Amino acid sequence: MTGTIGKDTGAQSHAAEFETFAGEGGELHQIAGSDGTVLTTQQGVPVADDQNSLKLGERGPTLLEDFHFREKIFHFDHERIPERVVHARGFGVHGTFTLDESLAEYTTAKVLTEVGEQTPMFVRFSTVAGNKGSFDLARDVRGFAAKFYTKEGNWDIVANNIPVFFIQDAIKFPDVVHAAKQEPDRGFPQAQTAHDNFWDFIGLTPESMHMIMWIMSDRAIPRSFRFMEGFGVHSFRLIDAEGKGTYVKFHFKPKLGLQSVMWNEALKINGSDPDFHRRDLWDAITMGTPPEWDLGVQLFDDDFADQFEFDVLDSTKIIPEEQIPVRRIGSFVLDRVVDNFFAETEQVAFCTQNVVPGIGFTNDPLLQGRNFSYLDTQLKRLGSPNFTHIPINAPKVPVQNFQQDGHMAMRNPKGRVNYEPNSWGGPRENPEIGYRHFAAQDTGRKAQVRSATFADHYSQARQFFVSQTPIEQKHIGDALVFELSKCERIDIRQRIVAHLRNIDETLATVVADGLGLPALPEPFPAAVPTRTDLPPSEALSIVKRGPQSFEGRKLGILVTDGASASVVKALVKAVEALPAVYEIISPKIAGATLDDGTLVEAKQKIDGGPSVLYDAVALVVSDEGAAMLSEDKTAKDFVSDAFGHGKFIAYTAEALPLLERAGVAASDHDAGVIALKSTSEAQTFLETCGQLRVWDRELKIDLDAA
Ligand code: HDE
Repeated sequence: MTGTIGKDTGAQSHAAEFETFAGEGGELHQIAGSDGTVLTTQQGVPVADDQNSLKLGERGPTLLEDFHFREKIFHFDHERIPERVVHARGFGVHGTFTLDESLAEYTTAKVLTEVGEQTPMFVRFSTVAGNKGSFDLARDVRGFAAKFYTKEGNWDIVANNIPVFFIQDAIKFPDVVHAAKQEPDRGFPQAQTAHDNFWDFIGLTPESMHMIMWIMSDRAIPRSFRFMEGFGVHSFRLIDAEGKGTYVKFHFKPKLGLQSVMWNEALKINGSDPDFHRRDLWDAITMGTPPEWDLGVQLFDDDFADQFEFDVLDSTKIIPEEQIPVRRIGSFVLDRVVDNFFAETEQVAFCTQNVVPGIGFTNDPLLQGRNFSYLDTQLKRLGSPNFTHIPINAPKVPVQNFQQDGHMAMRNPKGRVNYEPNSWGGPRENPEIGYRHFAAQDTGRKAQVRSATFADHYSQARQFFVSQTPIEQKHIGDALVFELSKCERIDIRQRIVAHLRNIDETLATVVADGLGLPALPEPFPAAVPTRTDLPPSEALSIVKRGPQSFEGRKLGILVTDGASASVVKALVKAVEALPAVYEIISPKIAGATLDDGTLVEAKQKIDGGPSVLYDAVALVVSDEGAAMLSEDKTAKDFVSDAFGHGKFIAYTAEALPLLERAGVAASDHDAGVIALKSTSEAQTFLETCGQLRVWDRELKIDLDAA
């Protein structure tokens, strides 16, 4: 039963609710306070005083006899569990997957064959390197782990937002993670790879070069979890009723399209709102605009695997979508926030080994290692093999086996029998419906080896680079220069440039130049020469496949007293029609009184709402307002950052002096700085914002600066 304390203040309940567990077979006593209004100890004893501990005399010593005090402190002392060794900072939400197209030809998995079936899900997004308390916009891979509570048990796709990985063999995982995280003697830097240890390891590990291109790209600084792709990375296997296998790679494609921020923006967002990504998702869901993704598959057979240029078991390689198109088979919506962060987001335990009948593994050495690691790490983190009893991890189908006991066992088999086979009855294995491993034919010599088919470390890195637009290529170069400039050892910087020479000579030169290296180092000795004939793939660029819509994005409207009410209303109407969202920013948090006398409430005071928090901005101010803001550093930063970050800016005529004072003179105005001469232009402005950024401006500003 549940009880409630406090007032419900709207859609999101703020009251405390408690579940009362009656012991096994026990009756729940109806006593005063069992409606949740009386504080109790963990033993259910009502508490008389929660403000003062038991003392001998008013100013005397606290007595050990005070069991409520001792229990409360003891419990508090044990609140923390070990944070995840990687992906510590995460944010989880619930959702539902709906299958639109059956894969019955390839698999028996009901979740992939029963069209229309709705499967509950839990997804946890994360950064990898930072600790739990780090910031959201680190340059990093994002975890995108999905748990499907299917009718045949739990199926986890523990995905990332990048389709390749740093290493080819799981035995190197502790090394890459140690190198990326804080250096062990000093305990910093936090949540970043811009330090010697990371780049030292990378320079000595050529197989990481493809991944390096991805993490130096804007993929590693996403605008929101809502605008990210997800990739299962490895080749998995679908298995049909006859036991025949088909290779599969899993993809999540966001319906709102892809979007990232700029590095300079990321640096500022981390200061303004370290919770930028989690707040974004929380807001989108609680405001009733839940994000959706398509679930897609790349399916291929042994013939394709045999003739493909690279090894399909090598997780440092993709299969370009042009070669094997991503087939969209269903979609999932993430539409429910958690009730409790710890119970769900923190305690959720993803395991790559969680597969259901009809889905299997391949020999990818990374996947094989992961299948051990995830189960093992949950034991350390959650403290007991019974972590599957925690509601967020429990499947939504009956669990029937004779595994028993252990710390915190919530569920033990009832009755006399706890072994199998037995003469008493109970669950037995069932070859008809039970999980069957793919009957792979493997032979070989036992050896610690790396297959020669894994040897090409540069060709796909190059393919990724040449698939980018010039501005995206520029961002990769800038990111490399930034990161390597934080390395103290010049040989570490040089070694990375030596690798870049095997990827793209111009990139190597730009980076060497940005670092001020006296000369280009010799190319790093490559096991096989880089292929220059791999065609560019459009799917690898964020900008080439932009959404062309402002839907789901956020407009910041800067207003002052006396600003045009009709323009504000027109903007709000255009935003809501998309739908997108807006926030009012004004000099005072109480808001501003517009020219028709209406008070518009502000969501942010100007210094709490810098333009980096918005996808586009509108300056709707009065003459007096513009004059006042022109003297305000944060208001000028608001404007100059929006301009510098390539954002679309709408303005009413009164805002011209503010633009000018912020360094955006009339002669700088480009197609993205748009005058709102009449209310009808609000709609056009929002349509233009669908391009998301004025990329040419960035090239121009950099040229101007040069
Ligand atoms: Fe993970 N990884 N990983 N990883 N990983 C963990 O498991 C590991 C890899 C990924 O939100 C850990 O529960 C090894 C690739 C995500 O709870 C740990 C290797 C991909 C999450 C672990 C990899 C991932 C993790 C730490 C190399 C993308 C967060 C906490 C062989 C396909 C899950 C935990 C969450 C978490 C091991 C490589 C994704 C230690 C050994 C490749 C999204 O078990």
